[in-house]
Amino acid sequence: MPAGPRPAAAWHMATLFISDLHLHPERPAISRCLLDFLGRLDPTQRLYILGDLFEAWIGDDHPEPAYRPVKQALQNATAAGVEIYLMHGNRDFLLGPRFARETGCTLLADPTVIDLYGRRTLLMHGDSLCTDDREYQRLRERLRDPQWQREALALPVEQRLQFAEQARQLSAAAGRERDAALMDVNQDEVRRVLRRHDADLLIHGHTHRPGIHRFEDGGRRRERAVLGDWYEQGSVLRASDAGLELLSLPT
Ligand SMILES: [Mn+2]
Repeated sequence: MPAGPRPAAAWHMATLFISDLHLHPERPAISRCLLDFLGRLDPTQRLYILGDLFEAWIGDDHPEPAYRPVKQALQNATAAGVEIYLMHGNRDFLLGPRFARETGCTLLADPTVIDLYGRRTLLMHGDSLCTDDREYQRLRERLRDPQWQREALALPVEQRLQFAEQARQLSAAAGRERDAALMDVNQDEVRRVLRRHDADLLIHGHTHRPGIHRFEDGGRRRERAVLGDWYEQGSVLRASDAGLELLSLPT
């Protein structure tokens, strides 16, 4: 690593976290914002995408032209030496090994524990923390079942597209999109997962309620950083040896 002072407010030498971009062909400004962000990354940085990169993903074999520049930008960044890690969200849980291979991203399990500047840090998408929404947790269990996923991916692309569009319209009609965004994590579940993984810092997305929460639990100071969505702007959590900072990107 070259020695010397770092420019103030630079993103150099940082670990960056994003989630909930919900990329969709109908929202090209967000894709452009991401392309710009990815184009500025350098190999001293590491990027974690903690779920819901895409609004929907029906399988790696689906050639959606609107997503080609995104795949290319991810590939360019990883080829330039940036490490990019990708976790599934509740929308893009069918992202698979082919996508990872084509973009150079590394797929991460939910949850994953990493060492973040000496802190044992738990990474999650966040939907599994919303235990108050029992109906959703039952659905999640079904959709994450490997058998169900194998069968779904074996259907013709046309049929998968129809199902995805139906699911999207149903969820919009029922206003569940809004409910889901408003449904927050269950604080007891947050404490439980932090204890179970012996971590003091949890980073997650999904709730679209960006913030950094500090609390005491069992005599330990713990922290929960929530990533913001990419609807009105880009949203990035920057971690460095100086700490955590939530930043917005203009679209
Ligand atoms: Mn989500």
